[in-house]
Amino acid sequence: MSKKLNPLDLFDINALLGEEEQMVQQSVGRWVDERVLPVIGEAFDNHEFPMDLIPEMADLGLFGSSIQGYDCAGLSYTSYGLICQELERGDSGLRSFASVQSSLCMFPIYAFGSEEQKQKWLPPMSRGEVIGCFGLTEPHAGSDPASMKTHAKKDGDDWIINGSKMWITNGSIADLAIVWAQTDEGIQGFLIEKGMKGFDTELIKRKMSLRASVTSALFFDNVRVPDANRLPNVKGLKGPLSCLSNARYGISWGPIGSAQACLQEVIDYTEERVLFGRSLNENQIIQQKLADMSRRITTAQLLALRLSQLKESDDLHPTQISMAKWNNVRMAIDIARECRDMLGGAGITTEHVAIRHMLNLESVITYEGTETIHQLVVGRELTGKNAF
Ligand code: TGC
Ligand code: FAD
Repeated sequence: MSKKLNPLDLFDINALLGEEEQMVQQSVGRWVDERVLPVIGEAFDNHEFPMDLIPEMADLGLFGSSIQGYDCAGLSYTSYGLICQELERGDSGLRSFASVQSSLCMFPIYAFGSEEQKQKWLPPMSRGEVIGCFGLTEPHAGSDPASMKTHAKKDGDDWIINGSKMWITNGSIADLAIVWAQTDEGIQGFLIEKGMKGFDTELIKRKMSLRASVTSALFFDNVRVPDANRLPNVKGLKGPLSCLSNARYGISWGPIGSAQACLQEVIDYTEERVLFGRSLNENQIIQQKLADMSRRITTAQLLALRLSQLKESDDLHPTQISMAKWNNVRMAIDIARECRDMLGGAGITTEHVAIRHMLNLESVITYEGTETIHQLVVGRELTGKNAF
């Protein structure tokens, strides 16, 4: 009999990883098993983000992990992808926290900030002492951020910011908000600090998705911000879109973890569950469903790995990221829903992981560009015609 394959890694993607990447995956995976899985179901039930896990994530080097210097780990992008995958195997809320901190807050400071801004903010952010949020979406401008109304007007050496942002991950717990606003010279990014006069946040309640994550609205009422808090090295929509490219890259990896968690659960459940005098997994239809999930996870893993090769070689096109985010989130949400069904009535409680992942993925398929937006990006590439 040939060797037994790993059901969550049927094509042995692990063997294609470097030694450092294998170590990163193992250590984050072990931490998720020991520290996240025992508490995350209850955190989701209670609509709470487990704040006490932030210092532990920082100790593991998970914030700004691909940044060189500034007390960051300087790991490969593949390692960043694996971090996202392992965190999301625990819960999309944890991966969201890390995505926002790393790709949407630390990355723009690193890529577009002054040296002073980098020295001031990146080290404490890598230690999890400063929590960031990223304000792009507005109540009337989600898929179309170019139509944002939030604006910043120059006043001497300062800027006066007015407007609001909606659906902002980490908003109410953030010490620093990266806020994108219209100016006379196009869209620019501003570092808005907690406590600045006229800056307020409001927690969004009653979410049925990403319950173990903080989502908020941000309000700016004549907030006076010094020019030293403006990101000096980027103007226009390409600033926030570059941050999104990095975060979407991570999200192409993350939901593989959600799907793996759901598949493992139903592999175990269908072995134990006896119906019509035999284990559920002795039925052909059940095996066909399990095999099909494994096929879809494997193709998503290969897509993510190729994406990371393109990213490591600095040859990644935004359309490729769009296709990977679309495919891999769609793969995971479909698998989570099927796993929920295969658990029968037991699948409707958070005693089992499938419904939590299924509900979380409803946010993941919407944020960072909805599925439709990513399909239209690919469509534009194929036809040369903008259908937005
Ligand atoms: P378009 O004309 O295509 O481009 C405008 C400028 O941006 C450049 N660009 C990019 N640059 C870097 N990376 C990318 N991915 C880029 N895509 C475009 C482009 O070259 C151009 O530069 P320039 O110099 O010529 O001006 O822009 P468009 O208005 O046609 O955009 C179209 C569209 C729909 C794709 C874009 O607006 C879009 O992506 N919309 C979706 C918005 C979105 O994803 N929002 C996400 C908010 S953040 C969030 O959800 C966080 S969730 C966090 C969590 O909890 O994990
Ligand atoms: P809309 O843009 O109003 O879209 C509504 C529907 O119309 C969607 O189905 C969309 O696909 C479809 N649609 C849009 N345009 C077209 C078109 N041209 N053709 C056909 N269909 C179209 N934003 C941030 O800035 N920072 C954050 O940290 C952040 N965190 C989030 C956390 C959560 C939990 C959620 C749910 C959202 C978060 N967002 C964040 C916002 C997120 O990016 C937006 O919700 C998303 O971009 C979609 O925007 P919208 O909600 O305004 O939907």
